[in-house]
Amino acid sequence: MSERILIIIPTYNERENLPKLAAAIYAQGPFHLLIVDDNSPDGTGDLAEELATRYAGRFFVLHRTGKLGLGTAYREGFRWGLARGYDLLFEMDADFSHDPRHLPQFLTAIHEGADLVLGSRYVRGGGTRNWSPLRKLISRGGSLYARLILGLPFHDLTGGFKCFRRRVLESIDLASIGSNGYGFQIEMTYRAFQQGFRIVETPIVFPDREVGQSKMHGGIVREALFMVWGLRFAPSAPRPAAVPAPGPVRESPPVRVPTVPLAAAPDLRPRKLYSLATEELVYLPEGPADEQCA
Ligand SMILES: Nc1nc2c(ncn2[C@@H]2O[C@H](COP(=O)(O)OP(=O)(O)OP(=O)(O)O)[C@@H](O)[C@H]2O)c(=O)[nH]1
Ligand SMILES: [Mg+2]
Repeated sequence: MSERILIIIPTYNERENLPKLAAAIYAQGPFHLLIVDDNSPDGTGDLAEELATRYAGRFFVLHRTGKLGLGTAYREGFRWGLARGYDLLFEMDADFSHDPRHLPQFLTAIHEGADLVLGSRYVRGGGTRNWSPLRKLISRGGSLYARLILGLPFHDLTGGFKCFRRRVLESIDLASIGSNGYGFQIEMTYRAFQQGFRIVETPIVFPDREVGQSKMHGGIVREALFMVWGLRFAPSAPRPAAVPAPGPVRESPPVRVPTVPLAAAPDLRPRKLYSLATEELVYLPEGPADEQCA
């Protein structure tokens, strides 16, 4: 029996990215996708329904009434996936900042014994591409800040490309996770760390989104700044009684995922950038990573 793997993708106005992203993910293996769409004004939800018909049995959609935030979207997605028996559950963005060609690395780390795999820009081999200096500062500074305050030994705490074994999610009281955005990512990793799960980082190169509009705003950063202190001084969360303590890793038979080497894989990414100035899509040639950890 193979592992059942669900990739959860929250979407808000990702119409241009979604069909290409689904094709790029399926090129990597037999994954199932769950889209959590917040009634996107650009019609991403309707498009997702069309894709659910095209990829029947491996593409699913949850529709919510309005923009309710990333954290609650993931919480609903996790519950949906746990209830349906998935063994591994991924978090992934829709905007190609999370390159599907990295997916096999996460599975390798899981099969080597990890319970939670973090896609990391700040370990050897990881990096960013086309990022403004301010964005680099916020991202690196945010991870360092959380790392120091919470005593976590990881380098990238704000990223949202992750793979959880189901037992990790079962051990976390999802209803108690109140944060969104960066705060949500930090909090999920912290909770898993508190429960003693084995967490590893795998290097990813993270380009800025090329199509569509960013949903980043100052509130996300502020929330994370304060939330970290709340976590630091909160009593540690009790482990739910039904969940066994993480002991030696019982390996499930590995899923056979045909791995496509990063360099050779078809590049299905859109080559366009949405210009806020002109409100148009402009051509953008792909450049090398502008910051790469050696
Ligand atoms: N369902 C849902 N999805 C969201 C919401 N906010 C953002 N997303 C999605 O979450 C993912 C990450 O959001 P992004 O806008 O890319 O955030 P970011 O990566 O911090 O910023 P940029 O890459 O600069 O846009 C994308 O797939 C978004 O479409 C939301 O409120 N609800
Ligand atoms: Mg993004």
